[in-house]
Amino acid sequence: MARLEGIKACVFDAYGTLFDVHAPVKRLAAEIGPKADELTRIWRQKQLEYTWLRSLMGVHSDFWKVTSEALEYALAFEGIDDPGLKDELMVLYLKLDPYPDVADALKALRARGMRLAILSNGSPSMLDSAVRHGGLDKTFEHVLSVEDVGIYKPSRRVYRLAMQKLAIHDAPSICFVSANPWDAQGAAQFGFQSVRIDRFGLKDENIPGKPAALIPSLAELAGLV
Ligand code: LAC
Repeated sequence: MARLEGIKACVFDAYGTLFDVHAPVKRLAAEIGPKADELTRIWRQKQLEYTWLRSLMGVHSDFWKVTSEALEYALAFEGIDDPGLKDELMVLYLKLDPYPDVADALKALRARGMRLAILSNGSPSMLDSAVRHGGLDKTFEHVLSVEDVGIYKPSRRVYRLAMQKLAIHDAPSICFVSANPWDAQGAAQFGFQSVRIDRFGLKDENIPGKPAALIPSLAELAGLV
């Protein structure tokens, strides 16, 4: 695969890219039973939809509230009335497991002197917790939250925040990495060189923005930049 030219920093999406958003329901799958798979899928889908809807409505709330409201929807959809379970799942959301390829991939990039950052919908405290739990607290130069701009991805204001904080003035010098197709495409449309990690076997969305590369896992990233 062709290398990406001129990359000065790699900026990572967090949820679904570095951290496994399905880990909380997987952890409690025995307790939840046969509805577990659908519950976690709907939870994630609603969480994303609510970020987009709130951004269009101009009514921002942070990702903790959005995640909680999405979980309430998903539990109600599945006919599960168990406030204790809801609280337990939310607590587990603060301690998501990193995907198995994350630690080595970031180490390889750091060894090459690459500047690294996170740019996520997550609130600062959620991100801080996930990064610490994953043992990644010394890895990133910046852990950036949309709370700085008060709107969610794929707003251009969010991607611009990474350029401002990294003091990088030409968008194509940033390699943006996401396993969420719409996020990889939003970043590409903004002007980043975008790499999609194929964690979920998904196709590109029929929206503007074309990632520069699609790779099976983060292990292939260091060879690209
Ligand atoms: C994030 C969402 C897209 O971390 O998963 O920004």
